[in-house]
Amino acid sequence: MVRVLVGELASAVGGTVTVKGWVETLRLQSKVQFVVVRDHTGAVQVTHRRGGAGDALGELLRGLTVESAVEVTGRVVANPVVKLGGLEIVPERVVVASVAEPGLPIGPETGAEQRMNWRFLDLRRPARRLVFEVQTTVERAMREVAAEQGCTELHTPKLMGTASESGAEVFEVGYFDRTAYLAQSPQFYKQMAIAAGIDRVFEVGPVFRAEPSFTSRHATEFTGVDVELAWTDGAEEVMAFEEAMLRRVLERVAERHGAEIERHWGTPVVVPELPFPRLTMAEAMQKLRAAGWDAEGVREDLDPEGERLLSALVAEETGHEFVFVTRFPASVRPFYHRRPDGEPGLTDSFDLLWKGIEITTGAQREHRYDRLVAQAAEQGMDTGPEGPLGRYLDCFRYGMPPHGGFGLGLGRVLMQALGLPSIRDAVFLFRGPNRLEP
Ligand code: AMO
Repeated sequence: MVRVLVGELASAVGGTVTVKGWVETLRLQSKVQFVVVRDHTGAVQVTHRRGGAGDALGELLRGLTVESAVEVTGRVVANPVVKLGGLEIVPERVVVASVAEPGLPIGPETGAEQRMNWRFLDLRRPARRLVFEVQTTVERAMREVAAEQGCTELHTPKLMGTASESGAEVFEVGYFDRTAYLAQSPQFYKQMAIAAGIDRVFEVGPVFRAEPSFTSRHATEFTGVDVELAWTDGAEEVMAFEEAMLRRVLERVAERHGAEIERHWGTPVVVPELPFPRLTMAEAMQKLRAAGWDAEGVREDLDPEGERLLSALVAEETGHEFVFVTRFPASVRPFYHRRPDGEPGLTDSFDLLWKGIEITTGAQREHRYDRLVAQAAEQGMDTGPEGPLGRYLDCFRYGMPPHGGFGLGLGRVLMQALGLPSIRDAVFLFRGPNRLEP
């Protein structure tokens, strides 16, 4: 029989249907047997009144286990006594597609590591699966905006012959008789695309970082959303692009999943006002220090505590969940960030914080060959034609337009959108220094 989704049963009352899903709970009494069956749209009670000897269906239900995969055919009956949606299925036929072994390896109290070992079971809980429904909406909204804005979607290589950006955080992999590196950012390739005349670049793809970080927001493999825009005047234009994209994302998320996110995770989805607040790094530092952060006055960059506090202070003042921090010191930024004219100690760059966490780094890029080479050399990088930057620097030798862009961590966006405690909960299968399985 054709499958009917549990979420559609209300319109099938009086009819005979087949639902397909997992056994969520079993209450098998001598006279009545209750089986709650769950699919991805909801859960329904199956009620079987036992018929004495020869009750084959009753015997079959007696052999069921929680999380077995079943197909239940029966009549949909309205019953106001049933808490679950006010209806039940009176079964005529039950097929056990696949029986679950008794004694599940995880339960509601299981710790994070064990849950990750059994992630496929963990994800059967609707609250956890919701993340990927939201992710689908987020990516779709991003693509929608990127397309409207004239972006071309690219897929840049993740295997590289030389380490990108900096050598420290890159994974080496065996590559025939030599070593390859896993891309720690599409940075150089998206800029190469600008040099290739692709006016606006958009990419969603894997990013690898060999960072031995054990925080709730670091993964060794994550999904990056990257944008690069040609002919920008400065980072302001890039920020305007990003805030418009995020507003659309949150409009869609609020519309489609707002109620469920609130119900499962207690997190309100707020559609942000435009423009987002902006603070220069100098202003941010002043605010933070006035609130007691960095008592020694020695820091040049925000640490996680600084990010949390700054977001809290901005939220208090403006009611906004986002804040762009701009004009970072050159000493804490990569060599390819452009420095404003006459201010060599600063960069025309930004980070975007959302509810206490950095979700983006972006910048106007240095597109002038000589300055770019000088800035790379200043950071001790080999700028020779045979060096790791050779092919990248070539892009700036034959007419490179001014440009700017940003990189956004998708897992961090989901973490903040749902209010998840860790990036481990925001990705299908987490990868960290101690986790390569399953
Ligand atoms: P950055 O290194 O700041 O910038 O990375 C961009 C964004 O990616 C996310 N992110 C991470 N997410 C999970 N685990 C990690 N280990 C991790 N590291 C970073 C964050 C971060 O803001 N090339 C630049 C971007 C650009 O300038 O266009 C870059 O890679 O959300």
